[in-house]
Amino acid sequence: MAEPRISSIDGKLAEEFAVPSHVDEVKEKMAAFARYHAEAGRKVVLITSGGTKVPLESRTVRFLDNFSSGRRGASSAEYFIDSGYAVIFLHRHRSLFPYTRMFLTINMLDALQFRGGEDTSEVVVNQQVLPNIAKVLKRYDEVKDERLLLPIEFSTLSEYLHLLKAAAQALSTLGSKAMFYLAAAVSDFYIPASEMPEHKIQSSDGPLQLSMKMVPKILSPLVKDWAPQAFVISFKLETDSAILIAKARRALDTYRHQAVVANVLDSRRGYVVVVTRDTQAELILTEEDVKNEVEIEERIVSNLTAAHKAFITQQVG
Ligand code: PAZ
Repeated sequence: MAEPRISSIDGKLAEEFAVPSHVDEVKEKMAAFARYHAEAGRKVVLITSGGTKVPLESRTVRFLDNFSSGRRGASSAEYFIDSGYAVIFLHRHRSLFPYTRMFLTINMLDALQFRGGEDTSEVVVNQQVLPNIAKVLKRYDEVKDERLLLPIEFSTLSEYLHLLKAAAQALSTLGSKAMFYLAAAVSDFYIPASEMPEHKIQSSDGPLQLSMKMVPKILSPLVKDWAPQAFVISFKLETDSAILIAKARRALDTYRHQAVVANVLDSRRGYVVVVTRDTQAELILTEEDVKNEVEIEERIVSNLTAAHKAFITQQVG
């Protein structure tokens, strides 16, 4: 059998990004999850969600962060599960999570109340404060019982990069039945471990001047080396809509993956464009949709699961 290619990014990952101590254990968990669902004839999607944190000191006091809330990833996970997929949810620690995402702004203590007398220990949920809780809890329990959701957390950029590589390798046995839905907002810049000050940067040293390196483009080895048969979707966020589609097309030309979901910061909840080499589908929520609480992720997932089905047929056929 041919030796797997070692890309220059593999070397860079090992040298400049601290390897999380639990990466092998997580990789084995993801591989076991993939095997279990492959045997059940299920497709598996790896969703990345939330923003990466880039430390400025190795004993980190300060870091660069990202605006992403994780809502796109968390709601998409629910729609993928409803469409018959098993989901590995690689998400930023404390970002929005499938099912609980709906209740995050609620103070838990306002939603609970004692029932009975003064010293009763029974606590019940006030369903006026948590509307839909029974329905969501029922669905969450079903998903847990069927082991359809595997949550994996990251915080820093290094953790994200190593865990994504591990996930890609763990899912490679699924071939075209694996999908990568890369919705996380990943930093383009970082300070290599060797150049990072150990201790807290002192303000007494004067204004801070940072020099950061470009983060290696992880999509390249993912598509070429780690999971070459998988169906890969990247996301492209811009603030200037005039350059959005050109940037999405450039990414497709460079990495040769299957689709880019292009979105603009301010309109991302109601408008995205799914760009492939030959097509461009605008997905838009109408006022009526918004009134009916339709989420754009339902449309994105519906578009991509149909494309994934066609991709699998084409690969097998
Ligand atoms: O996490 P969220 O729901 O607040 O935002 C989603 C998003 C804008 C981070 C995502 O749709 C996206 O475009 N991710 C890729 C960002 C990028 O170009 O790096």
